[in-house]
Amino acid sequence: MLNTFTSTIAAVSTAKGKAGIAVIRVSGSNCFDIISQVFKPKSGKNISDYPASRAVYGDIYYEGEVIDSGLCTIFRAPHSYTGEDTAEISCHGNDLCTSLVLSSLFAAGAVCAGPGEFTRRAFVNGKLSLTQAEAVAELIDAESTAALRLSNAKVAGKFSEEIQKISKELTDILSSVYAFIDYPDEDLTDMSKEEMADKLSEIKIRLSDLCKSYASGRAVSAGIKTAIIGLPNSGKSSLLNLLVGHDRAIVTDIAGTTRDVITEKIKLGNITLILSDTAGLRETDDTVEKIGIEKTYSSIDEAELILAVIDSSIPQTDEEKQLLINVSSKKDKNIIIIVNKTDISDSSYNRDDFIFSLPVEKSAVIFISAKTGEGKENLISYIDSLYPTGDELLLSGLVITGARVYAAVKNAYESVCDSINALETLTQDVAGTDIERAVAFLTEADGRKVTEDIVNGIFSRFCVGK
Ligand SMILES: Nc1nc2c(ncn2[C@@H]2O[C@H](COP(=O)(O)OP(=O)(O)OP(=O)(O)O)[C@@H](O)[C@H]2O)c(=O)[nH]1
Ligand SMILES: [Mg+2]
Repeated sequence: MLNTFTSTIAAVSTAKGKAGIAVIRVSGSNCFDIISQVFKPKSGKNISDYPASRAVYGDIYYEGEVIDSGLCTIFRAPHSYTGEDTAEISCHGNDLCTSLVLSSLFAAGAVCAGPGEFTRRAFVNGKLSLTQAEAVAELIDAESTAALRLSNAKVAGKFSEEIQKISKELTDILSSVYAFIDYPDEDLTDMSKEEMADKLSEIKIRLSDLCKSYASGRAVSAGIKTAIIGLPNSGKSSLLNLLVGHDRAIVTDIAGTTRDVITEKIKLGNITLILSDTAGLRETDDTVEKIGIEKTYSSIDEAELILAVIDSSIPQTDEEKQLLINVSSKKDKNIIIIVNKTDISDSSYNRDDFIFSLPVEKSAVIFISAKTGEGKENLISYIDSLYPTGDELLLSGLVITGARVYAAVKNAYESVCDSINALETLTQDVAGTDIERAVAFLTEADGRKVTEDIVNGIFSRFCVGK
């Protein structure tokens, strides 16, 4: 891709506030001309005369006066983060100091970098794929070691490599398909129809694994939105407190204690849950409680994981049965039925055919005591099984974390499924069109062919200086 940037940009790349050092980054074709007006090496030489990959000690000037001294690190195109001539000035971590250094750079001809503009230049100059650029944003946002591992593997390009490998394999199959179509009587291809179908099936599995990885990717990066719901007094707030590890929500034996939604982010191993404790669902005339119950329904809609809590110490009501039937039929959500208060439970619950007749997995019925903590480990291991986040998976980098990439890979997967069907039942040119479509979706997933709007959307999530 051609470099389309004419300006030289500058920005502070470290966070605001007092610190040992701060780093100001400059990138663009006039980088060294501009830097040489602001930074004078102690050696007396001009900074432009130094070779690449050097850190040079010197004075930093503002309106002809030395305001600080520090290091200037030099990177020359194309061997820099952005692919352009780049310099990083390390000065003392003082906001006044960094703003004066920036002012000096602007006076010398640099312009202020937009959000994510260094990474955007890296992308446009072919230093990073779009998925790698997205992973840089995820790395900066990472709040856990697991998220850090995952984004690192992606920045290193492991995900892009796999997508490009699959694209290449599909393109190879495609040329065989077209050879068949164009020269049906000649033996021009390396692949028989059976071999094509086998290869496509193998690619289908790899794409399906990537699609499945999105659940794990979300669990590690953004977190899984989880709603704790149930009738009043079933022990929802007690469960929240058990999982959070302290008394976050008020617990009383008065039905209708929780009225507003209480949200807490928690970590269960590598998994992050964004837990919402909600108002108990029941008919009520109380205005405040009614609003709370409306919010409970919104939390259910937004959640991907639902913990439906039932009180096993009292007989089950029709109201509760109806609630369980309603939530457990929600196809796009993971439902776990939490049979609570096992410490004082009516033992008939253990044999309750109704609960086990619900359309959820058998292992998704978990017996627990939010009071004593009994059953907590079972709940955690079941959640672990829904969102696998083993080290091997994270370090492989073959995990989707964003909706954009997921949609593209899912579309590619569906196109490959179509091509397999077409190969069996229709003509080869239909299969060829499907494979072409799959390749186009993969190109989009990896960001080699996306619209300006998508690129803008991605880089607007970055901070200035990155
Ligand atoms: N013995 C026992 N009591 C429990 C257990 N879980 C909750 N409770 C009690 O049940 C009552 C209601 O608990 P909460 O956690 O406030 O219930 P809730 O579902 O949040 O209730 P609302 O906010 O009113 O909808 C309290 O008295 C709790 O101490 C449990 O596992 N065992
Ligand atoms: Mg409550």
